[in-house]
Amino acid sequence: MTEDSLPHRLVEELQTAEHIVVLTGAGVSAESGVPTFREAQTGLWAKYDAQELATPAAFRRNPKLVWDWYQWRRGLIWSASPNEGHYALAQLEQLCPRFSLITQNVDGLHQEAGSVNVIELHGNLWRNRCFANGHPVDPGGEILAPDTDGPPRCPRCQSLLRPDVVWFGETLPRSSLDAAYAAAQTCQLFLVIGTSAVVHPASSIPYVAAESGALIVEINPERTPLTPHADFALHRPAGQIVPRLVAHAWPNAHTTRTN
Ligand code: BJW
Repeated sequence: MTEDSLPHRLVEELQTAEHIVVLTGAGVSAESGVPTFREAQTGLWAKYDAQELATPAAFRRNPKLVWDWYQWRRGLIWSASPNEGHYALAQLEQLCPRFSLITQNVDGLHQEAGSVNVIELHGNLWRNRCFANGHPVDPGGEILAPDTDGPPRCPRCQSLLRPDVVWFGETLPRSSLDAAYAAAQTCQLFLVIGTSAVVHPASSIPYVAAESGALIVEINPERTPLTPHADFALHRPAGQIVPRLVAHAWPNAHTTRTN
């Protein structure tokens, strides 16, 4: 596919779909400088496997290590900004009659770009809750402060604080998962953008959409287990292809980007 040869049927579907659903993963934030989950960590973290840090067992074993990793990621994301892909998705929400954005990302960059109807499957890095009882704790201004002693404690029960994200072996927020499946069952077009499509249950959602008759479109520079099941697979970075799709489908739309 060349830059100018977007599939005609896809552009038409974008223009006519009553309900479009998008599922995003870490690849959408890659062009903002946020490392994806399965690429090599950098610097201090190069020797750690992210999959082994994002578990309750890792936190029990070494809370300071896991907390420090999240503080490092918070610092990275704090200095990152949404990219063209995030902004194009926010614009898409304004242009189509019904739109749902399901994200596995915890960085909040979709909301920062202006997306409103965002279903967060794996929580949000900018909140904390306590490990023992799940008490939500307002992180306040000190969220980025270095913690030499490891995680702070819950003011209510004194147990250690953790980020309010979903780790391996934990269940996803019921209401988010229900909303995601419901959206998948009623859409005509389902875009899967920047995810390796290997983490359950998020990876099952495109199949629910396909069974309900939606057209499945994958946007990812690499192949994934979903690729053979997609109606269209566009092997390009999201920040290049999503803005082009929106511009082709709505040539007269003005960009909503304000920065
Ligand atoms: C670009 C790009 C550009 C680059 N443009 N694209 C065996 C079989 C089946 C299931 C299981 C199993 N063993 C265990 C499980 C269950 C487990 C699971 O699925 N594990 C798999 C690894 C096999 N799932 C769970 O535990 C979930 N809970 C659950 O199932 O509960 C029930 C249950 C309980 C107990 C036992 C069994 C079941 C919870 C999953 C929670 C995932 N949490 C994390 C961490 C969140 C917090 C944090 O950020 O730290 O979520 S893990 C991590 O993976 C993170 C991500 O949201 C998630 C998905 O990753 P994502 O977004 O796809 O990123 P990458 O890095 O994998 O891929 C990036 C992609 O972008 C790549 O494809 C690039 O090519 C692409 N890309 N640049 C577009 N510019």
